[in-house]
Amino acid sequence: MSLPDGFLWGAATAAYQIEGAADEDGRAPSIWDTFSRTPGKTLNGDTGDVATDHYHRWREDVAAMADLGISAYRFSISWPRVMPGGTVNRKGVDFYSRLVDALLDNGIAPVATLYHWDLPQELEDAGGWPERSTAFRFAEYAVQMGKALGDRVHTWTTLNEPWCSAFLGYAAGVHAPGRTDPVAALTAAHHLNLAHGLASRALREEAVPSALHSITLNLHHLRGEPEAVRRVGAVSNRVFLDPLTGRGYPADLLDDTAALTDWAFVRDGDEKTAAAPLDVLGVNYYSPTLVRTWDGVSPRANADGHKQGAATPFVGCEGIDFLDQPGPHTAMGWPVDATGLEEMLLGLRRDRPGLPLMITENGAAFADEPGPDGRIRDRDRIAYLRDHLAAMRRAIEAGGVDVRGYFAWSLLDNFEWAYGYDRRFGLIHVDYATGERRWKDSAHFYKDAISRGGDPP
Ligand code: GBH
Repeated sequence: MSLPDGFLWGAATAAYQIEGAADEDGRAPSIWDTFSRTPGKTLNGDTGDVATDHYHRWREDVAAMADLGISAYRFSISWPRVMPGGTVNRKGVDFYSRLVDALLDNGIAPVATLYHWDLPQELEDAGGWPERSTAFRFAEYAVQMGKALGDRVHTWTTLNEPWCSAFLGYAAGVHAPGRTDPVAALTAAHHLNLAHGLASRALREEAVPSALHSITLNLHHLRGEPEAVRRVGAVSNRVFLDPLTGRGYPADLLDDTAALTDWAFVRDGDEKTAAAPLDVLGVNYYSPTLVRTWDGVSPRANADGHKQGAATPFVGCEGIDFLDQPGPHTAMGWPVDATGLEEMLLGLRRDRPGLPLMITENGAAFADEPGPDGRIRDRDRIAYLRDHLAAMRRAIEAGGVDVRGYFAWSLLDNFEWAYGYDRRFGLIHVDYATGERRWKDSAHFYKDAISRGGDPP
């Protein structure tokens, strides 16, 4: 059996995590500059000021991509770099234009994400995602980028993981802008859906009719007691997936959150706007999530972003417990479980038939194992990739799931948001003191896997 023709083998990054050059060539600050420069918000006080210095080292990084043999590169555009103060900044745009040309010269399809969490600070000061006008500003930005980069970009993705933007940013406060207001988070979620619909339609109609149009979600692959799965699924998956695919907001979500809001921020026509035609849905998968209804007696369990006493990202899910599962975990504390990827893909085929999928992120953070010969022996990462590639292939070949590509997260070690530089997801190691890049064993493994059509040795 083999993968479909034109299957994209890729690697992914995001602007704030790799670029650095925070104050260069007219870039304005984003909410992540503000947040990371605020004491106590990131591990060790790390910021993306320099990051991997990709803004200056991009040629070397494209050369590494060509050597890896990837056929697509997923990157994000920094909104405050290209539209500081709301007007187009030529120097910022030129950076991405050169990058796109270099990718094409190397036979690598550019997959561009317009928003990977770095909202211009000036828009946050005006209310951020809970403010409706932000969605319209986003659509204007999208059209400008469509005009500048056009159909040199293979796939345009509006948003990366709007769940994180809305619920980690505005409810849990562990991501920028660090607010802890559940109603603001629900409002933000709606405005992100609206922003996607406005931007995706405008891009297709006014700028790039021939490219593919997409959004990337981090669907929580939920397991456990059905009532807990339903509730968490409503406020983490269906709050995006349903309006984006034309079903409007789920009735059970409106019920579960009725004590907080009447959802009056959803205006007539918004749900239709959000349901812009999707050529492909990007899904990011790392691990499954195990939930149950708390019995009120047993000690409460934890999950990432859902620590006891801390603000929860799971708005309206009070009384739900997030359980750890036995077995290996990554350096993030996330369980390693590739069957979750297969199940998630099969579930999407069943629930959203006819919607093509792309795995836009999959990967793992592990501590380095330095080898005596200077190699970086990241055997855990290789095992993770091997198992997840096999799970994806089972879903495609036995399950008939329409998957158009796979992107490893991440090309390089990078700024891992609230965890700073402490957690490394890269196939390529970055020495942050010098900026030097060095292939880990997993990069060699991935190169081999790609050259064998995804069937690793
Ligand atoms: C992605 O986010 C990001 O797109 C990327 O920038 C980042 O570097 C990468 O992953 C690695 O973190 O306990 O139910 O909240 C992934 C974010 C990871 C958020 C899993 C939810 C735990 C599930 N998600 N996380 S839960």
